Amino acid sequence: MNGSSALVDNAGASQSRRVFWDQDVYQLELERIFSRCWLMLGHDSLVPKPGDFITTYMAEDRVILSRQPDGSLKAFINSCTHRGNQICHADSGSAKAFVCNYHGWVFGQDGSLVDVPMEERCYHSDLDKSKLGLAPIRVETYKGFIFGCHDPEAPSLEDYLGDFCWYLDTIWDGPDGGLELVGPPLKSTLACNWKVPTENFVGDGYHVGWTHAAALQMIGGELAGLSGNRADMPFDDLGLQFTMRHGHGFGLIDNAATAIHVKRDGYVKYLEQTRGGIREKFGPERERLYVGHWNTSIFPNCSFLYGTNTFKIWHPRGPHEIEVWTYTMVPKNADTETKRSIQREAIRSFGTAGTLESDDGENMSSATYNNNGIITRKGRMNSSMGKDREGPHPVYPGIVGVSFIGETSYRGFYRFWQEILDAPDWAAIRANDDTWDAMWTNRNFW
Ligand code: UNU
Ligand code: FES
Ligand code: FE
Repeated sequence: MNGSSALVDNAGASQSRRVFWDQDVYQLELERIFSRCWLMLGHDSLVPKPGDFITTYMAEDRVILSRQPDGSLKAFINSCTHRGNQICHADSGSAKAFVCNYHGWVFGQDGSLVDVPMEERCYHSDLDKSKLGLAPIRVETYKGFIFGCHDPEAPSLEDYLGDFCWYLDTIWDGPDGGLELVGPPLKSTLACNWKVPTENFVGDGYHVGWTHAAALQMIGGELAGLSGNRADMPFDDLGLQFTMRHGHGFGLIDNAATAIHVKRDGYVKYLEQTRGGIREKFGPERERLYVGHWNTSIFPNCSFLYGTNTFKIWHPRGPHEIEVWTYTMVPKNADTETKRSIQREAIRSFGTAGTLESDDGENMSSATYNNNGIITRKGRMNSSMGKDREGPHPVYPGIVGVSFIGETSYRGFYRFWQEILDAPDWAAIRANDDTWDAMWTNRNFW
């Protein structure tokens, strides 16, 4: 590969198809994106008590996330410092220690090496256990959501989320207690590049009426009008699209929070009961967000649909495959029946065999695997929709696009993807902080 700079054009409006296919692009992503960004690990609700742990992935690295006796969190690489074996094979549990299968080295809840079989006889006091703990990972949380990062130079999680915090607070920090994750996750594999679902969730309003035509027609409700891109669809009034400094973004469909839920009574009632508190705490602009539906990605590989409340981590498995982990996001303080119905509906629509999930899967594989053709692969992809109909907004932070159906947040995602791929370190990225949004030319759109 000849550098990475031609992969995405300056406007973010076209990409080389090699971004979905090439092994060397993928290796660069592992080094420069997955080794340097904050990656989603889970939520406090998955490890509530001291000793609780889950195992997960940061890209292809296995990690253990463990709740400490003092209530804090630690994460470390799930691979023995002796001969490299995976240490913990459980998905989740509660443990005082982690014992390696191979030779029996014992690691504490904090990842430190606490015991070695026959240590005196075998090592004659030569083994410095204090230097052989499991490799630690930075952990920070935002409103209960837990992230990990390998790069000591990376900004704090709050700086990394940046302007997106203003939006996330609406749903993650409401006066009723915000949201939590319900696990364990559904797991499946999908033959696609990890960016195909991420870009789809960050801003593909365009596919909804077409790819999901049958499902939307069957479900009815607020989105039935999108089915088959009906001519009377209120295109410009559907909602907005948003993109942030570090590639995070979402699309908003107004008043459609629960549109994908078939049995909506409990959740509709919950939102009606709580929207007043949101208005009081955050104002009418964010009350609008609270009752809307969001399709969202947090850079690089975590996506969720607020309202539908499916929550995804797209773990990469090479350039052409992912492991999809699907949790459900529920209001922490809703009653049990409402939580259950939200989980049921989220899984029915966007679980592994969900009605809408399976609509998307075929496209995601096809958009990836078509590039096995050598001529096909040399082409480019287009994400120019609405490129002059976006800009800084008087109220909403980041860059705002005029319609839910646009590609503003595609461009934001791929601009940052290119920037971080080119940047030697976080200092080089920070140097662009004051000028990043100048790239959007239409400064006076709003
Ligand atoms: O499929 C999606 N990403 C989607 C579905 C987005 C918004 C509404 C419904
Ligand atoms: Fe968009 Fe074919 S029409 S990928
Ligand atoms: Fe979809």
